[in-house]
Amino acid sequence: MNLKKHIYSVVLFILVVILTSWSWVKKPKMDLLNEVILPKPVSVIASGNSFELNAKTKIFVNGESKELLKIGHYLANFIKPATGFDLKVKSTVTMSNSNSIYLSISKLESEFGKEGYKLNISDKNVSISANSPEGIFHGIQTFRQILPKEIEAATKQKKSWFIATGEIHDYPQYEYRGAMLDVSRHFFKVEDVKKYIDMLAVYKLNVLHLHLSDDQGWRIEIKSWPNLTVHGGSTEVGGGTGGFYTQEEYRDIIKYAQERYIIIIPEIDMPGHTNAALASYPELNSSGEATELYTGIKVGFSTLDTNKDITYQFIGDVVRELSEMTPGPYIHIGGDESHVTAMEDYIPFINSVQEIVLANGKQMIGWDEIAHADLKANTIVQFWAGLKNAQKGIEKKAKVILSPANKTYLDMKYDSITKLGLNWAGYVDVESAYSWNPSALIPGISKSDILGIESPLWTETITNMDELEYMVFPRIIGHAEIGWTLDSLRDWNDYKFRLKKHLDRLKIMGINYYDPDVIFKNQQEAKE
Ligand code: TNX
Repeated sequence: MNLKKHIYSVVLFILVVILTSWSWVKKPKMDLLNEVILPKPVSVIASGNSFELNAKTKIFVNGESKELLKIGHYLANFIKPATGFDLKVKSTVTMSNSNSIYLSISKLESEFGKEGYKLNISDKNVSISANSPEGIFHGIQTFRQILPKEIEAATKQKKSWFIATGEIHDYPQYEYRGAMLDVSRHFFKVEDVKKYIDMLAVYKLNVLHLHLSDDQGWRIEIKSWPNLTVHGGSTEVGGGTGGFYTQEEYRDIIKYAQERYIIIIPEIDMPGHTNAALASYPELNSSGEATELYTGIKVGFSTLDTNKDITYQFIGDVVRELSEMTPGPYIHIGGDESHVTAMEDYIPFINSVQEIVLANGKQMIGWDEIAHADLKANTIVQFWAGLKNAQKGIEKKAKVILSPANKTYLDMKYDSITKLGLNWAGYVDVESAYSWNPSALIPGISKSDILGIESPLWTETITNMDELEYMVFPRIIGHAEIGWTLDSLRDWNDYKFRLKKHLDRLKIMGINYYDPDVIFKNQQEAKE
């Protein structure tokens, strides 16, 4: 009897051992090539196995770098809500041999530059290496997209977290990959801007240009000219109460963006698009009288008086305060649609403003009209509609940022039934937003002339985050891929299927996107 019991327990023990070790080795076979990574990486090699992220996984950073530790914590914080795992983040000198995510700065080949990375996933470890922290950060965004889509959920999910193994090598084709948000026509709160920054970071964008002033509202506190925000910031399109960022809030946005490797470019539009300033200070007007606040959506009716000394004192103060608050290298001075400023006034005005920007240690960016002025070598022209202006800019040795309205303007309607948005540059559907190559866009402008691309969202008709997301997504994902991925690796037919798969992830992220199914369906119907 006793012997029988003994045999039973031995058999049971053996069974338990077999079963547990079997479940240990039994990791699903997974194919990294099936994963959708947007923007598409330079190379992906699959090794057919899987790695399991679990409660015991540790995040190691190589060395004592505070910045890498911060990135490690960013990753741990990202992983926590959906998994419930509280991953430890630690410094180390060597890669631990199992169940870890290892972040390290190492010397990668020169093509990886500042932003490239290598991501290696084995069945035991994940390692991300790069020449600099921004590369590690971008590698984390790729790792994020390889994790099951439920990782984007805000609450704990009941599931295991296997990811496909393999190796990814990746780096961008353009150094400047941006979005612009017009917070003047409708004001967006600090929390909204941060939310937008988080969304941009997923797709490896690295610039957020804030359009901080226009006819309808002045949105950044300037301590030496307080009425700009007190009065000039008090309304918006449609007559709402507007708003503005205090300098403290603006600094807070910058810090938040910096932690996501995004630089903020502040724009103060001039000499046109200045009604909010003209309404706040009578002395800036030729008439010496303040204008009325404006809440409509017409463009091109206002101008600073380019012949008054006070105008340059005003711009000097604004650019100085902005430069002091902005660690990034650029100040954007607008310069577009100055329809009521004579060209003989416009050119010397832009020249003087350029001097002011340079004297404050910054590089000037302006919309393509600034190409009429005498551009200094490091000034940058942002193309939006004037092909000739862009070409003139290149002749004057400027670099260009590409924001072609008929491809990148996120305020253009998708089609004739889109409720939000405008259509002066035509409809911009998901395909036309994606299917173009920067270096083939403008005759005479080649890849080396192009700093990068930027997607502006003008907000005449956009009043809140739901509306913003609907116009931005998914078009901006295509723009992000244009900026990052070599043209030779991009193809609409391949992209549209990857994008379609990715939409489920956007849904879990809680992003209110436009469903391009409408487009896929229409294409289908057209074929039939
Ligand atoms: C043109 S693009 C503008 C903006 C408008 C936008 C609307 C540019 C440099 N100026 O003032 O908001 O069109 O799409």
